[in-house]
Amino acid sequence: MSDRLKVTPNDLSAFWMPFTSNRQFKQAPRMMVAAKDMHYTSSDGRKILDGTAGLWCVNAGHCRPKITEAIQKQAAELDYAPAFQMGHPIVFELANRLVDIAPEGMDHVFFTNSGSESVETALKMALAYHRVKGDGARTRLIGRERGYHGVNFGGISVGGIVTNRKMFGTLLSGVDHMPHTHLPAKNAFTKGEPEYGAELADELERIVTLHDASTIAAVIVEPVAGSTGVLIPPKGYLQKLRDICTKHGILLIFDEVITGFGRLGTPFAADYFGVIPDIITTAKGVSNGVIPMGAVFVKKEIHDAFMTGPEHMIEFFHGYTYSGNPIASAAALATLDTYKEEGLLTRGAELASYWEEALHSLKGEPHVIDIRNIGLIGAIELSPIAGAPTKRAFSAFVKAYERGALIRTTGDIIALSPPLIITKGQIDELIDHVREVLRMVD
Ligand code: PXG
Ligand code: PLP
Repeated sequence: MSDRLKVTPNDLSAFWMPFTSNRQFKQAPRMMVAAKDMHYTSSDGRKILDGTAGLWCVNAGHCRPKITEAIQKQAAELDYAPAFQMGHPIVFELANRLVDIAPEGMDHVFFTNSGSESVETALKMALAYHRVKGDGARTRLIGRERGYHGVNFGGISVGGIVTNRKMFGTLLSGVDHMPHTHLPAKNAFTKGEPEYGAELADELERIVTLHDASTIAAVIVEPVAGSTGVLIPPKGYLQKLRDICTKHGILLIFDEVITGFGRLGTPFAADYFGVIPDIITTAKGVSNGVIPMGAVFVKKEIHDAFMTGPEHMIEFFHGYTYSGNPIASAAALATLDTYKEEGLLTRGAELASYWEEALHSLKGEPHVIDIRNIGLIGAIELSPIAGAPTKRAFSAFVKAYERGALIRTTGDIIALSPPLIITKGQIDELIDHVREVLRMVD
């Protein structure tokens, strides 16, 4: 290990950590200093099995040689090129490669640097699309309870997480929300897609009736809600949303920041469910989490609607300094190569039934009130400690880390989403860690 990896910072105060209990963390920090394939190395020299692909992003596993080399080479060759009114070849190649694996008809890509930026981009595109088509009264955006669409103002407005919203004022106006689809009383311990709940899509009809379709620009949903605890869509639900949107001329946006790039055993969740939206937002797996990047996929019809007016005019007044950054683009190309060479965008399908059985073997362990799975995603919902919600799952997280496994918790739900290179043996190992910590926590 290099000396740099051995350094433990002696003052943790300056860094205000994101989505972290800062004071608690700084009393007992958990530091990663290296990673390879399925494992992290912690600062106390332990190997930690990565049960969450970092934060749902390291789909090909850690420090993959092709990606590392591509970044090194690109950094030495062309570090940065202006993103506006200038180009560089790699980002065009990347856009073509992405379109090749995208669902049918998703012919254009807009680059961002994160899922949050992809969401803002998609929402603005939807508004501007209706306006360039002469339908500028369509300004409303419809999200869903328990939706997570990043942390910027548009994303928290259409999102449905009270803690992410309540501190931040009035947010975007003209937003409404559909109900979430989590029905544990009917669907607990379902393997894969739940039977009950497709009728919840009819709530969109109710909202359309309330506001009138002519005022609604877009509906945004995660095909599988990840952040709020892996909420899997009831059978037929997404197709119903698609049909209602089509009927009323409303754009349907799938936020695939987590589900994109092989998580469900298909390249995108749109492929898995056979439901094609109008816009797909992605980030995370597009560059294997190695370098920030996001990509918004758009149907040809939407893109082409903007390509009117005088040719010297900018068609869409939106973009980021780092949209399609050369190093991020090189990392993403090498990521796509790695996915292709190892068949990772469909590997989840081969492992899904093994994964499902392993997860559901936790039924009957202490505190477990529901288990959910789809593709290579799993969730184990625990009963909360009375008067201390989140505490039980958080202590499971800490105990798992101490034992040598990285899991993720949200509320009292344990969420698992390992790199797509995981072996069956490692699935067993991960589930055994969870089993042991469930038996240990109060
Ligand atoms: N949309 C969706 C569906 C997401 O899951 C974002 C947007 C925002 O992406 P950025 O790159 O801005 O973070 C996300 C991110 C968790 C967890 O533990 C989930 C996310 C991020 C961090 C943690 O559930 N999702
Ligand atoms: N704030 C200021 C003062 C800027 O000059 C810029 C970009 O030029 C931004 C914010 C936006 O930064 P980015 O393009 O990295 O999102």
